[in-house]
Amino acid sequence: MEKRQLDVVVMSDLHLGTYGCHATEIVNYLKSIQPQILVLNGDIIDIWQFNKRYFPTAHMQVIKEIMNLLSKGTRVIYITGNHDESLRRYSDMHMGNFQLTDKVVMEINGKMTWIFHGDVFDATTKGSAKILAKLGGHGYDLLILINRFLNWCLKVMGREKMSFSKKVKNSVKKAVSWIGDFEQTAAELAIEKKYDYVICGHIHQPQKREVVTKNGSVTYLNSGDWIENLTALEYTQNEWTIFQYDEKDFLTSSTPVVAMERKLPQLNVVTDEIALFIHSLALQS
Ligand SMILES: [Mn+2]
Repeated sequence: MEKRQLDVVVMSDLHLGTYGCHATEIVNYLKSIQPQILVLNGDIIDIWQFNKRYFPTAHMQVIKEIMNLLSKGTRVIYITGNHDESLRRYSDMHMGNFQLTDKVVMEINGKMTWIFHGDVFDATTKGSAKILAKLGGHGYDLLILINRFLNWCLKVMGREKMSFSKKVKNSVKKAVSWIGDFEQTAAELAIEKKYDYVICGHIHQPQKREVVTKNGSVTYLNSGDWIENLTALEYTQNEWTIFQYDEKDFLTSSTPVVAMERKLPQLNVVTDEIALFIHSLALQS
């Protein structure tokens, strides 16, 4: 497969190190492109989930492919997200054509493009809500159980009931409505800052649309994710487009993997032949 020459590629929310990550598809995609600039817009390595010690070969392969692009001259800009926020303390680090940062402004053909992950708008990354977001739905169930138990203890001790799960629930509700307003918030801020384009990730919702307010207009873009949507943003021939991964386009690159698996039983046959040969030698002597 011939590599597609692209000006800029933006990918986000790969969540390497989680079960949901489509690493093989990411590798296939990375192998198919040759961009001048690759922007990794946050939540690339899921450090929140890293304690699970899950990091299979395919996930390692993604990092290898990124290194491969680096060695071929692609400039890689890694923008930190909330799942890899522990990298933020190293922000603005440069190493050859690799750069780690929290946000970036790029001038692309005279258009000012503002790129950041987007968790800055998100209430779930703070305090108790962060713990909840980490635990997911089970965490909330657990919280209700703990709360019930606590209330039972309080009752036994003759004290008044308290509800901290309600408090957390309210803050999560607020966060959900924030995500609904996410695109609008990012766009309004970008208009205020006089940018032509604003590119986010974080909400796992690929998007390209014009947002017009009384103060001006901006093109809002979102690179989606590689958990569900398998999307990226590509800039080529003066235009941003949403790339949608289609398995059919990558069938040729998956064929060698099948061939390798077929070779394994043949090796076993060779071993048997050697055993037979040794056996016949033993008979002769
Ligand atoms: Mn995120």
